Amino acid sequence: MNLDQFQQQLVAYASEIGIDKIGFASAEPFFNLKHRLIRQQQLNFQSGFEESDVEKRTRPELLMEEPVSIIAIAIAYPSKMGGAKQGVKGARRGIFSRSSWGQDYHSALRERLALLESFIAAHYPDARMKSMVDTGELSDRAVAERAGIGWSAKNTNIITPEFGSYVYLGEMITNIPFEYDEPMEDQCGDCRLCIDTCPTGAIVEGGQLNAQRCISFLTQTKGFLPDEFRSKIGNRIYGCDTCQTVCPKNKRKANRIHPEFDPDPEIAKPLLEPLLTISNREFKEKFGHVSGSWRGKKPIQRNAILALAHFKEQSAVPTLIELMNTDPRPVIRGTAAWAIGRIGTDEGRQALEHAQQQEKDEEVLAEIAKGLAFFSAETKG
Ligand code: B12
Repeated sequence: MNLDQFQQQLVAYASEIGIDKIGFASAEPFFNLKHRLIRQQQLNFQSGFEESDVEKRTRPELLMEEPVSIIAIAIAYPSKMGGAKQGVKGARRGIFSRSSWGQDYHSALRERLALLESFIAAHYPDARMKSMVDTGELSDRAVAERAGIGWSAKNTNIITPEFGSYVYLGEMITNIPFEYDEPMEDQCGDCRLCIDTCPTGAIVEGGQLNAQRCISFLTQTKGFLPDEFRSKIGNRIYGCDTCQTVCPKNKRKANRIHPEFDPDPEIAKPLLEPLLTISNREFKEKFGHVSGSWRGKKPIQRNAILALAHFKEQSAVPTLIELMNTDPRPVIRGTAAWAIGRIGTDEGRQALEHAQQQEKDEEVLAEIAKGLAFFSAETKG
Protein backbone atom coordinates (compact mmCIF):
# COMPACT_ATOMS: atom_id res chain seq x y z
CA MET A 1 0.00 0.00 0.00
CA ASN A 2 1.43 3.39 -0.90
CA LEU A 3 1.31 6.42 1.40
CA ASP A 4 -1.63 8.02 -0.42
CA GLN A 5 -3.73 4.94 0.12
CA PHE A 6 -2.64 4.71 3.74
CA GLN A 7 -3.56 8.35 4.32
CA GLN A 8 -7.05 7.63 2.99
CA GLN A 9 -7.33 4.61 5.27
CA LEU A 10 -6.20 6.69 8.20
CA VAL A 11 -8.86 9.31 7.46
CA ALA A 12 -11.52 6.60 7.29
CA TYR A 13 -10.27 5.05 10.53
CA ALA A 14 -10.33 8.45 12.26
CA SER A 15 -13.99 8.80 11.38
CA GLU A 16 -14.71 5.27 12.69
CA ILE A 17 -13.23 6.11 16.10
CA GLY A 18 -15.25 9.30 16.46
CA ILE A 19 -12.87 11.97 15.17
CA ASP A 20 -15.09 14.52 13.44
CA LYS A 21 -12.38 16.25 11.41
CA ILE A 22 -8.82 15.40 10.54
CA GLY A 23 -6.31 17.45 8.60
CA PHE A 24 -2.61 17.27 7.70
CA ALA A 25 -0.10 20.09 7.90
CA SER A 26 3.61 20.56 7.50
CA ALA A 27 5.77 20.62 10.63
CA GLU A 28 7.61 23.78 9.53
CA PRO A 29 8.10 26.42 12.24
CA PHE A 30 5.11 28.69 12.98
CA PHE A 31 6.73 32.05 12.23
CA ASN A 32 3.57 34.18 12.25
CA LEU A 33 2.50 32.70 15.54
CA LYS A 34 5.93 33.39 17.02
CA HIS A 35 5.58 37.13 16.38
CA ARG A 36 2.05 37.08 17.69
CA LEU A 37 3.07 35.31 20.90
CA ILE A 38 5.93 37.71 21.56
CA ARG A 39 3.59 40.65 21.02
CA GLN A 40 1.00 39.13 23.35
CA GLN A 41 3.67 38.66 26.02
CA GLN A 42 4.85 42.26 25.64
CA LEU A 43 1.31 43.54 26.03
CA ASN A 44 0.65 41.25 29.02
CA PHE A 45 -2.31 39.85 27.07
CA GLN A 46 -1.49 36.22 27.87
CA SER A 47 -3.29 34.14 30.45
CA GLY A 48 -0.23 32.45 31.94
CA PHE A 49 -1.82 29.04 31.27
CA GLU A 50 0.01 28.65 27.97
CA GLU A 51 3.54 27.25 27.58
CA SER A 52 5.85 30.21 28.15
CA ASP A 53 8.73 29.08 25.90
CA VAL A 54 7.94 30.69 22.55
CA GLU A 55 10.57 28.59 20.75
CA LYS A 56 9.00 25.34 21.91
CA ARG A 57 5.59 26.64 20.96
CA THR A 58 6.55 27.43 17.42
CA ARG A 59 9.25 24.92 16.46
CA PRO A 60 8.01 21.32 16.30
CA GLU A 61 11.60 20.13 15.78
CA LEU A 62 12.28 21.03 19.43
CA LEU A 63 9.51 18.65 20.50
CA MET A 64 10.30 15.65 18.30
CA GLU A 65 13.36 14.78 16.24
CA GLU A 66 13.01 15.43 12.50
CA PRO A 67 9.31 16.11 12.32
CA VAL A 68 7.73 16.15 8.87
CA SER A 69 3.99 16.55 9.31
CA ILE A 70 1.37 17.27 11.94
CA ILE A 71 -1.99 15.53 12.04
CA ALA A 72 -4.69 17.83 13.45
CA ILE A 73 -7.93 16.48 14.86
CA ALA A 74 -11.19 18.09 15.94
CA ILE A 75 -14.04 16.60 17.94
CA ALA A 76 -17.35 18.42 18.17
CA TYR A 77 -19.06 19.16 21.49
CA PRO A 78 -22.68 20.02 22.16
CA SER A 79 -24.03 23.54 22.42
CA LYS A 80 -27.53 22.60 23.64
CA MET A 81 -28.47 21.05 26.95
CA GLY A 82 -31.59 18.89 27.26
CA GLY A 83 -33.63 18.87 30.47
CA ALA A 84 -31.94 21.80 32.17
CA LYS A 85 -33.85 23.32 35.08
CA GLN A 86 -34.22 27.08 35.15
CA GLY A 87 -32.74 28.70 38.22
CA VAL A 88 -35.44 30.38 40.34
CA LYS A 89 -35.55 32.57 43.43
CA GLY A 90 -34.36 30.43 46.35
CA ALA A 91 -32.74 27.88 44.00
CA ARG A 92 -30.34 29.78 41.76
CA ARG A 93 -28.07 27.99 39.33
CA GLY A 94 -24.61 28.60 37.91
CA ILE A 95 -23.34 27.51 34.52
CA PHE A 96 -20.23 25.77 33.25
CA SER A 97 -19.16 26.67 29.71
CA ARG A 98 -19.97 24.18 26.98
CA SER A 99 -16.34 23.07 26.71
CA SER A 100 -16.74 21.66 30.22
CA TRP A 101 -19.90 19.64 29.70
CA GLY A 102 -19.71 15.87 29.97
CA GLN A 103 -16.45 13.93 30.12
CA ASP A 104 -13.18 15.85 30.24
CA TYR A 105 -12.14 16.37 26.61
CA HIS A 106 -8.45 15.86 27.34
CA SER A 107 -8.91 12.15 27.96
CA ALA A 108 -11.45 11.80 25.11
CA LEU A 109 -9.04 13.29 22.55
CA ARG A 110 -5.96 11.59 23.97
CA GLU A 111 -7.67 8.20 23.70
CA ARG A 112 -8.42 8.85 20.02
CA LEU A 113 -4.90 10.07 19.32
CA ALA A 114 -3.51 6.93 20.99
CA LEU A 115 -5.69 4.79 18.70
CA LEU A 116 -4.41 6.72 15.68
CA GLU A 117 -0.84 6.18 16.88
CA SER A 118 -1.43 2.39 17.13
CA PHE A 119 -3.02 2.35 13.69
CA ILE A 120 -0.04 4.19 12.20
CA ALA A 121 2.50 2.05 14.07
CA ALA A 122 0.89 -1.13 12.73
CA HIS A 123 1.58 0.07 9.18
CA TYR A 124 4.79 2.02 9.78
CA PRO A 125 6.75 0.38 12.58
CA ASP A 126 9.46 3.07 12.27
CA ALA A 127 7.03 5.94 12.63
CA ARG A 128 7.84 8.51 15.30
CA MET A 129 4.83 10.26 16.81
CA LYS A 130 4.11 12.77 19.54
CA SER A 131 0.54 13.65 20.44
CA MET A 132 -0.84 16.52 22.49
CA VAL A 133 -4.12 18.08 23.55
CA ASP A 134 -4.38 21.51 25.16
CA THR A 135 -1.56 21.07 27.66
CA GLY A 136 1.13 20.46 25.02
CA GLU A 137 3.57 23.09 23.82
CA LEU A 138 2.03 23.78 20.41
CA SER A 139 -0.85 26.15 19.73
CA ASP A 140 -3.63 23.69 18.91
CA ARG A 141 -5.38 26.43 16.96
CA ALA A 142 -2.37 27.38 14.84
CA VAL A 143 -1.96 23.70 13.91
CA ALA A 144 -5.69 23.30 13.14
CA GLU A 145 -5.62 26.47 11.03
CA ARG A 146 -2.65 25.23 8.99
CA ALA A 147 -4.24 21.80 8.53
CA GLY A 148 -7.46 23.29 7.13
CA ILE A 149 -9.69 22.21 10.04
CA GLY A 150 -11.25 25.66 10.15
CA TRP A 151 -10.39 29.33 9.95
CA SER A 152 -8.91 31.46 12.70
CA ALA A 153 -11.83 33.71 13.63
CA LYS A 154 -12.15 37.20 15.08
CA ASN A 155 -13.05 35.70 18.45
CA THR A 156 -9.70 33.82 18.15
CA ASN A 157 -11.47 30.45 17.96
CA ILE A 158 -11.07 28.00 15.11
CA ILE A 159 -14.44 27.83 13.36
CA THR A 160 -15.32 24.82 11.25
CA PRO A 161 -18.08 25.09 8.65
CA GLU A 162 -19.60 21.82 9.94
CA PHE A 163 -19.64 22.29 13.73
CA GLY A 164 -18.99 25.98 14.20
CA SER A 165 -16.38 26.75 16.84
CA TYR A 166 -17.72 24.09 19.21
CA VAL A 167 -14.81 21.75 18.57
CA TYR A 168 -11.98 20.52 20.74
CA LEU A 169 -8.58 20.37 19.08
CA GLY A 170 -5.57 18.10 19.34
CA GLU A 171 -2.62 17.03 17.22
CA MET A 172 0.15 14.55 16.53
CA ILE A 173 3.60 15.41 15.22
CA THR A 174 4.91 12.64 12.94
CA ASN A 175 7.90 11.88 10.72
CA ILE A 176 5.65 10.66 7.89
CA PRO A 177 5.40 12.79 4.70
CA PHE A 178 1.60 12.90 4.48
CA GLU A 179 0.03 15.10 1.83
CA TYR A 180 -0.89 18.45 3.42
CA ASP A 181 -4.31 20.07 3.40
CA GLU A 182 -4.87 23.69 2.43
CA PRO A 183 -5.78 26.26 5.10
CA MET A 184 -9.34 27.54 4.89
CA GLU A 185 -10.43 31.01 3.75
CA ASP A 186 -11.49 33.39 6.52
CA GLN A 187 -15.30 33.51 6.66
CA CYS A 188 -15.88 36.12 9.36
CA GLY A 189 -16.20 38.87 6.76
CA ASP A 190 -17.35 42.21 8.20
CA CYS A 191 -19.11 40.64 11.18
CA ARG A 192 -17.89 41.94 14.55
CA LEU A 193 -20.59 40.63 16.88
CA CYS A 194 -18.08 38.82 19.12
CA ILE A 195 -15.96 41.95 19.49
CA ASP A 196 -18.96 44.15 20.31
CA THR A 197 -20.72 41.68 22.62
CA CYS A 198 -17.81 40.55 24.78
CA PRO A 199 -18.90 41.71 28.27
CA THR A 200 -15.42 42.92 29.21
CA GLY A 201 -14.14 44.16 25.86
CA ALA A 202 -11.51 41.40 25.91
CA ILE A 203 -11.38 40.99 22.14
CA VAL A 204 -9.16 43.92 21.37
CA GLU A 205 -9.42 43.58 17.62
CA GLY A 206 -10.28 40.78 15.23
CA GLY A 207 -8.14 37.78 16.19
CA GLN A 208 -6.53 39.35 19.24
CA LEU A 209 -7.60 38.59 22.79
CA ASN A 210 -6.49 40.24 25.99
CA ALA A 211 -6.76 37.07 28.06
CA GLN A 212 -6.41 39.08 31.29
CA ARG A 213 -9.86 40.54 30.61
CA CYS A 214 -11.48 37.39 29.18
CA ILE A 215 -14.20 36.10 31.51
CA SER A 216 -13.18 32.54 30.72
CA PHE A 217 -9.74 33.30 32.16
CA LEU A 218 -11.11 35.29 35.09
CA THR A 219 -13.35 32.42 36.21
CA GLN A 220 -10.23 30.25 36.42
CA THR A 221 -8.15 32.50 38.68
CA LYS A 222 -7.77 31.66 42.35
CA GLY A 223 -7.38 35.06 44.01
CA PHE A 224 -9.88 37.86 44.55
CA LEU A 225 -11.66 38.78 41.34
CA PRO A 226 -10.86 42.44 40.52
CA ASP A 227 -13.88 44.66 41.38
CA GLU A 228 -14.32 45.74 37.78
CA PHE A 229 -15.32 42.21 36.73
CA ARG A 230 -17.43 41.12 39.70
CA SER A 231 -20.75 42.18 38.27
CA LYS A 232 -19.78 41.03 34.78
CA ILE A 233 -19.35 37.32 35.32
CA GLY A 234 -23.09 36.85 35.96
CA ASN A 235 -23.80 33.23 36.87
CA ARG A 236 -20.80 31.79 35.02
CA ILE A 237 -18.92 29.56 37.42
CA TYR A 238 -16.48 28.22 34.85
CA GLY A 239 -15.56 29.53 31.40
CA CYS A 240 -17.52 31.86 29.15
CA ASP A 241 -19.27 31.24 25.86
CA THR A 242 -20.49 34.69 24.89
CA CYS A 243 -18.15 35.14 21.91
CA GLN A 244 -19.33 31.75 20.67
CA THR A 245 -23.07 31.97 21.34
CA VAL A 246 -23.36 35.28 19.46
CA CYS A 247 -21.43 33.96 16.48
CA PRO A 248 -23.68 33.50 13.42
CA LYS A 249 -21.51 30.58 12.32
CA ASN A 250 -22.61 28.68 15.44
CA LYS A 251 -26.33 28.96 14.68
CA ARG A 252 -27.99 25.53 14.40
CA LYS A 253 -24.80 23.74 15.49
CA ALA A 254 -26.28 21.62 18.29
CA ASN A 255 -23.51 19.03 17.82
CA ARG A 256 -25.17 16.26 19.81
CA ILE A 257 -22.79 13.70 18.36
CA HIS A 258 -20.81 12.16 21.19
CA PRO A 259 -22.83 10.87 24.17
CA GLU A 260 -19.76 11.25 26.39
CA PHE A 261 -20.07 15.06 26.12
CA ASP A 262 -23.80 15.14 26.85
CA PRO A 263 -24.09 17.24 29.97
CA ASP A 264 -25.78 16.14 33.16
CA PRO A 265 -27.77 19.35 33.81
CA GLU A 266 -27.31 19.03 37.58
CA ILE A 267 -23.57 19.23 37.05
CA ALA A 268 -23.30 21.60 34.07
CA LYS A 269 -25.89 23.94 35.57
CA PRO A 270 -25.62 23.21 39.29
CA LEU A 271 -27.48 24.78 42.17
CA LEU A 272 -25.27 27.52 43.56
CA GLU A 273 -25.89 27.37 47.27
CA PRO A 274 -24.85 23.74 47.87
CA LEU A 275 -21.55 24.57 46.16
CA LEU A 276 -20.66 26.95 48.98
CA THR A 277 -20.38 24.17 51.54
CA ILE A 278 -19.42 21.20 49.38
CA SER A 279 -16.65 19.02 50.86
CA ASN A 280 -13.50 18.19 48.88
CA ARG A 281 -14.67 14.61 48.54
CA GLU A 282 -18.14 15.50 47.28
CA PHE A 283 -16.61 18.03 44.87
CA LYS A 284 -14.31 15.40 43.42
CA GLU A 285 -17.12 12.86 43.13
CA LYS A 286 -19.52 15.26 41.47
CA PHE A 287 -17.28 17.48 39.36
CA GLY A 288 -13.96 15.61 39.17
CA HIS A 289 -14.65 14.24 35.67
CA VAL A 290 -15.36 17.62 34.02
CA SER A 291 -12.53 19.72 32.59
CA GLY A 292 -13.78 22.78 34.48
CA SER A 293 -12.69 21.28 37.80
CA TRP A 294 -8.98 21.46 36.91
CA ARG A 295 -8.33 24.44 39.20
CA GLY A 296 -10.00 22.77 42.19
CA LYS A 297 -13.07 23.93 44.08
CA LYS A 298 -11.95 27.36 45.31
CA PRO A 299 -12.45 29.36 42.08
CA ILE A 300 -15.80 27.64 41.51
CA GLN A 301 -16.92 28.51 45.03
CA ARG A 302 -15.72 32.09 44.67
CA ASN A 303 -17.65 32.38 41.40
CA ALA A 304 -20.74 30.78 42.96
CA ILE A 305 -20.65 33.46 45.68
CA LEU A 306 -20.42 36.18 43.02
CA ALA A 307 -23.27 34.58 41.08
CA LEU A 308 -25.48 34.63 44.20
CA ALA A 309 -24.60 38.31 44.61
CA HIS A 310 -25.48 38.86 40.95
CA PHE A 311 -28.95 37.40 41.65
CA LYS A 312 -29.20 39.32 44.96
CA GLU A 313 -30.25 36.01 46.44
CA GLN A 314 -31.37 36.83 49.98
CA SER A 315 -31.90 33.22 51.01
CA ALA A 316 -28.14 32.65 50.64
CA VAL A 317 -27.22 35.32 53.20
CA PRO A 318 -27.05 33.01 56.28
CA THR A 319 -24.67 30.64 54.45
CA LEU A 320 -22.60 33.59 53.21
CA ILE A 321 -22.37 34.92 56.77
CA GLU A 322 -21.21 31.52 57.97
CA LEU A 323 -18.51 31.49 55.25
CA MET A 324 -17.42 35.05 56.04
CA ASN A 325 -17.03 34.16 59.72
CA THR A 326 -15.52 30.70 59.53
CA ASP A 327 -13.98 29.77 56.18
CA PRO A 328 -10.19 29.37 56.48
CA ARG A 329 -9.59 30.81 52.97
CA PRO A 330 -9.34 34.62 52.86
CA VAL A 331 -10.60 34.75 49.24
CA ILE A 332 -13.79 32.97 50.25
CA ARG A 333 -14.31 35.03 53.44
CA GLY A 334 -13.67 38.28 51.60
CA THR A 335 -15.78 37.48 48.54
CA ALA A 336 -18.61 36.40 50.83
CA ALA A 337 -18.36 39.74 52.66
CA TRP A 338 -18.58 41.65 49.38
CA ALA A 339 -21.56 39.53 48.29
CA ILE A 340 -23.38 40.07 51.58
CA GLY A 341 -23.07 43.83 51.04
CA ARG A 342 -24.21 43.57 47.44
CA ILE A 343 -27.30 41.57 48.43
CA GLY A 344 -28.01 44.14 51.09
CA THR A 345 -30.17 42.69 53.91
CA ASP A 346 -30.29 44.05 57.49
CA GLU A 347 -29.04 40.72 58.78
CA GLY A 348 -26.11 41.02 56.36
CA ARG A 349 -25.26 44.53 57.48
CA GLN A 350 -25.14 43.52 61.14
CA ALA A 351 -22.99 40.52 60.31
CA LEU A 352 -20.57 42.72 58.35
CA GLU A 353 -20.29 45.18 61.23
CA HIS A 354 -19.61 42.31 63.61
CA ALA A 355 -17.04 40.73 61.26
CA GLN A 356 -15.23 44.06 60.97
CA GLN A 357 -14.42 43.77 64.68
CA GLN A 358 -13.26 40.15 64.49
CA GLU A 359 -11.41 39.81 61.16
CA LYS A 360 -7.60 40.08 61.14
CA ASP A 361 -6.72 39.62 57.46
CA GLU A 362 -6.12 42.97 55.70
CA GLU A 363 -7.54 41.87 52.35
CA VAL A 364 -10.67 40.45 53.93
CA LEU A 365 -11.10 43.63 55.98
CA ALA A 366 -10.95 45.61 52.73
CA GLU A 367 -13.73 43.42 51.31
CA ILE A 368 -15.83 43.89 54.45
CA ALA A 369 -15.43 47.65 54.02
CA LYS A 370 -16.58 47.35 50.40
CA GLY A 371 -19.54 45.29 51.55
CA LEU A 372 -20.51 47.94 54.10
CA ALA A 373 -20.04 50.69 51.51
CA PHE A 374 -22.96 49.23 49.52
CA PHE A 375 -25.25 50.24 52.42
CA SER A 376 -23.99 53.80 52.64
CA ALA A 377 -24.27 54.13 48.85
CA GLU A 378 -27.91 53.02 49.20
CA THR A 379 -28.64 55.52 51.99
CA LYS A 380 -27.11 58.36 49.94
CA GLY A 381 -28.93 57.26 46.77
CO1 B12 B 1 -8.62 28.09 25.61
N1 B12 B 1 -8.94 26.84 24.26
N2 B12 B 1 -10.50 28.60 25.56
N3 B12 B 1 -8.09 29.61 26.61
N4 B12 B 1 -6.82 27.54 25.42
C1 B12 B 1 -7.75 26.43 23.54
C2 B12 B 1 -7.35 27.53 22.59
C3 B12 B 1 -8.24 25.13 22.79
C4 B12 B 1 -7.50 24.89 21.49
C5 B12 B 1 -8.16 23.87 23.70
C6 B12 B 1 -8.40 22.59 22.91
O1 B12 B 1 -9.48 22.34 22.40
N5 B12 B 1 -7.39 21.77 22.76
C7 B12 B 1 -9.80 25.44 22.62
C8 B12 B 1 -10.16 26.19 21.31
C9 B12 B 1 -11.00 25.41 20.35
C10 B12 B 1 -11.31 26.22 19.12
O2 B12 B 1 -10.63 27.21 18.79
N6 B12 B 1 -12.33 25.82 18.40
C11 B12 B 1 -10.03 26.36 23.80
C12 B12 B 1 -11.32 26.70 24.29
C13 B12 B 1 -12.45 25.75 23.93
C14 B12 B 1 -11.52 27.86 25.05
C15 B12 B 1 -12.86 28.51 25.41
C16 B12 B 1 -13.93 28.44 24.33
C17 B12 B 1 -13.36 27.87 26.74
C18 B12 B 1 -14.56 28.57 27.34
O3 B12 B 1 -14.41 29.31 28.28
N7 B12 B 1 -15.75 28.33 26.84
C19 B12 B 1 -12.39 29.97 25.69
C20 B12 B 1 -12.45 30.84 24.43
C21 B12 B 1 -12.03 32.26 24.69
C22 B12 B 1 -11.37 32.87 23.44
O4 B12 B 1 -10.22 32.51 23.15
N8 B12 B 1 -12.08 33.70 22.71
C23 B12 B 1 -10.97 29.73 26.08
C24 B12 B 1 -10.29 30.61 26.91
C25 B12 B 1 -8.94 30.53 27.16
C26 B12 B 1 -8.19 31.51 28.05
C27 B12 B 1 -8.22 31.00 29.49
C28 B12 B 1 -8.75 32.92 28.03
C29 B12 B 1 -6.75 31.37 27.49
C30 B12 B 1 -6.37 32.39 26.38
C31 B12 B 1 -7.18 32.19 25.08
C32 B12 B 1 -6.62 32.88 23.85
O5 B12 B 1 -5.43 33.04 23.70
N9 B12 B 1 -7.52 33.27 22.94
C33 B12 B 1 -6.80 29.97 26.87
C34 B12 B 1 -5.65 29.25 26.57
C35 B12 B 1 -4.34 29.75 27.13
C36 B12 B 1 -5.71 28.08 25.79
C37 B12 B 1 -4.51 27.27 25.28
C38 B12 B 1 -3.96 26.41 26.43
C39 B12 B 1 -3.37 28.12 24.66
C40 B12 B 1 -3.89 29.23 23.72
C41 B12 B 1 -2.82 30.19 23.30
O6 B12 B 1 -1.68 29.82 23.14
N10 B12 B 1 -3.17 31.46 23.09
C42 B12 B 1 -5.19 26.39 24.17
C43 B12 B 1 -4.60 24.99 23.99
C44 B12 B 1 -3.30 25.03 23.22
O7 B12 B 1 -3.21 25.67 22.19
N11 B12 B 1 -2.29 24.36 23.71
C45 B12 B 1 -6.68 26.34 24.61
C46 B12 B 1 -2.28 32.46 22.60
C47 B12 B 1 -2.81 32.96 21.24
C48 B12 B 1 -1.97 34.14 20.78
O8 B12 B 1 -2.68 31.90 20.28
O9 B12 B 1 -5.15 31.43 20.15
O10 B12 B 1 -3.49 29.52 20.22
P1 B12 B 1 -3.82 30.92 19.78
O11 B12 B 1 -3.58 30.93 18.20
C49 B12 B 1 -4.22 31.80 17.28
C50 B12 B 1 -3.76 33.22 17.35
O12 B12 B 1 -2.42 33.22 17.72
C51 B12 B 1 -3.97 33.69 15.91
O13 B12 B 1 -4.05 32.54 15.11
C52 B12 B 1 -3.79 31.39 15.89
C53 B12 B 1 -4.63 30.26 15.32
O14 B12 B 1 -6.01 30.57 15.33
N12 B12 B 1 -2.87 34.46 15.36
C54 B12 B 1 -3.06 35.66 14.82
C55 B12 B 1 -1.58 34.13 15.26
N13 B12 B 1 -0.90 35.12 14.67
C56 B12 B 1 -1.79 36.08 14.37
C57 B12 B 1 -1.61 37.31 13.77
C58 B12 B 1 -2.72 38.13 13.58
C59 B12 B 1 -2.55 39.44 12.96
C60 B12 B 1 -4.02 37.70 14.01
C61 B12 B 1 -5.21 38.54 13.78
C62 B12 B 1 -4.18 36.44 14.66
